[in-house]
Amino acid sequence: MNRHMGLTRVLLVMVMFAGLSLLTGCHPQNANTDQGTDKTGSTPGYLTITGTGVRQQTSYTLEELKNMDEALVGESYSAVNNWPAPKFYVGKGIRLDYLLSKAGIEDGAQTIIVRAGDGYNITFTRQQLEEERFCYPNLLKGSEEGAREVPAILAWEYREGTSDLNKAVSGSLCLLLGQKGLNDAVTSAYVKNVVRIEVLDNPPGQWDAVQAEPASGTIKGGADISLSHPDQDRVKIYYTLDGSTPDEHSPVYNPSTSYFQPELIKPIRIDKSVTIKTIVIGFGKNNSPVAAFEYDVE
Ligand SMILES: Nc1nc2c(c(=O)[nH]1)N[C@H]1C(S)=C(S)[C@@H](COP(=O)(O)O)O[C@H]1N2
Ligand SMILES: [Mo]
Repeated sequence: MNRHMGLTRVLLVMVMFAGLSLLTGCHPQNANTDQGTDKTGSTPGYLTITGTGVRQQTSYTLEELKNMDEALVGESYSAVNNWPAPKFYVGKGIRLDYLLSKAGIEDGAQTIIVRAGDGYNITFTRQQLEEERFCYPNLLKGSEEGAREVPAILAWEYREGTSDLNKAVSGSLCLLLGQKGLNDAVTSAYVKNVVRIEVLDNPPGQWDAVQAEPASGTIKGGADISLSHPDQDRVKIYYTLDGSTPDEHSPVYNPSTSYFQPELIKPIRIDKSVTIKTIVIGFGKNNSPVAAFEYDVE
């Protein structure tokens, strides 16, 4: 009797443990449960495309991706991080636009989330992954000369700090994409170990407009104007002083972030009457409205 009780208890504990492992996804061999079913038994680098914005959920093994000959790419990419440090990357992989169209991306798809195995993720507007982006070979000289359009890819061989494709080494799937302008801080969007891409109907929304302090009005010559934005560490503020509409090619107000080199975020000194025009650009939302601030120097 006692021995039966003991056995029942042991079995009960085992069943509970198995149930818990299933619930938490912590069973060692099931660590990648949210990636879908692995058909070939090859583990690393495989990818699920899912969400309301695709016709059906699709999973690919690394072998399947590598066999999509018509969409394979070897490219170099210029990039800037939020320090800001300019650098180059190379990558060999597959075009993202090809994968999305293969997955049956719907007309209504508007938001694309690229998720990594470590929980890291970046949200893009559909437009940000479909518009033209560039590699600037003269990035270090601060020149856009020689800009070459480059596609967004998921790379299984890549390397930071070189433009030599032969130096790419194999790794987990990594998203690489080009810049829009020399100051476009793209490295945070270089998601490593991509496991899942969610394509959604959700409208991405629009970044808030820039605020200025002091706002428009009469100021003394030599006064400092500070620009700010509630998501300043996730976006770039671009501005002009010549009345033109700012874009990615305009000077950037916040080349670094509050946690790297905040001293690089300097107020704009005003010596003569001027209009400061500003725009906010960043991954995950549409560009802010252009906000203009007019100053009369007394
Ligand atoms: N999976 C994953 N990818 C990631 C990150 C991360 O934490 N996890 N960090 C991002 C950021 S903020 C940067 S700047 C680049 C470069 O990271 P590295 O300097 O470690 O190569 O990777 C990006 N991709
Ligand atoms: Mo970063």
